[in-house]
Amino acid sequence: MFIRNKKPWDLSDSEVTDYKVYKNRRQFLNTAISVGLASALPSIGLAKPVDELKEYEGLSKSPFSTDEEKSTFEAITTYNNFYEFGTAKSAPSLYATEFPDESETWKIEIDGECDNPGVYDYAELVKPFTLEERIYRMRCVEGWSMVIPWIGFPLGELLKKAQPNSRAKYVEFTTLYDPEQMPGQRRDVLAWPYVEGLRIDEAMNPLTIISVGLYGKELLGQNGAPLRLVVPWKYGFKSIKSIVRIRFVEKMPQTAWMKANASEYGFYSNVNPNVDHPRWSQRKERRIGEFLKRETLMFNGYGEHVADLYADMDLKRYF
Ligand SMILES: Nc1nc2c(c(=O)[nH]1)N[C@H]1C(S)=C(S)[C@@H](COP(=O)(O)O)O[C@H]1N2
Ligand SMILES: [Mo]
Repeated sequence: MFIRNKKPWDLSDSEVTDYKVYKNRRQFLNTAISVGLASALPSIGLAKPVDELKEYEGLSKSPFSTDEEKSTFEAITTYNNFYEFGTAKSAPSLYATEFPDESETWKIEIDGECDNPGVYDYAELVKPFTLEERIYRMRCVEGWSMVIPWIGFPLGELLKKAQPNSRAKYVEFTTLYDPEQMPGQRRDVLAWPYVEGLRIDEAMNPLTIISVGLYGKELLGQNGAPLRLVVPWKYGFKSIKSIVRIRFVEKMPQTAWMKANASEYGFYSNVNPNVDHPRWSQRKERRIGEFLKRETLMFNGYGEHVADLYADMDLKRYF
């Protein structure tokens, strides 16, 4: 008999994929937990009830959005990589339940090579920006992809306010370090805190956004609440979650993945079907929810907006 492990995106329609049923199931789960049935529960997301999430109103549409079919809310919020909560795809939706702890307000520090550094409360930081919906293809280095209706604003608008100086050649991003809230940080899976980086022109590119929500609502913990980076022409690991620091630097930052394995994860990490990962091909991808694989596109299909950034570079060397 052919048996395979059931993955969240294998759920049939009758078993629930759509958003309404997800909500109802949340309510069921809350009830089940409160009457002590938690151990009998199936392993699905236990994030904060979707009903409690703030809804964004009056979002503008973006010309950068794809009209490809969106991945389901269920898939986007239960099949995640967020190693701070464990390495399994289901771990973030199980353990980011109460993240971030709202008894403390989230602060973001912007510093380094700039004339206007500062420390901001999350709400104060995002207030000046007009939020848009940006439906992006996202390609994980592991060979799967999704289409996600992000909500956010261009990172460049935020960076300009900090007034980077002429030594600001790169931007470094850092995730919260808090092993009490993030159980995955109690093990040395990566060199915590998670760090990522972009060249300044990549960071200023209009495709690069700070996301504060998806599917019309604020982000759940598993997707990087309260704010995360989204860089759609690069492999997913560049899109760092739950950011607490943005720093302008002169030298190329050492990212968490470069420290873990520099020969497998380069600084640029542009989606490129012509450059294999040392252990697997990058030619194809499986769109979550689909059966057949599809061809991976150069720069994840965003070449018209970003190919110029790499015009003179050997992309096999600068992978
Ligand atoms: N801090 C942090 N950010 C992270 C990760 C992580 O483990 N820690 N995983 C990355 C990877 S590998 C991917 S594919 C995307 C997944 O984002 P999503 O779960 O919102 O789809 O987040 C990226 N950002
Ligand atoms: Mo990824």
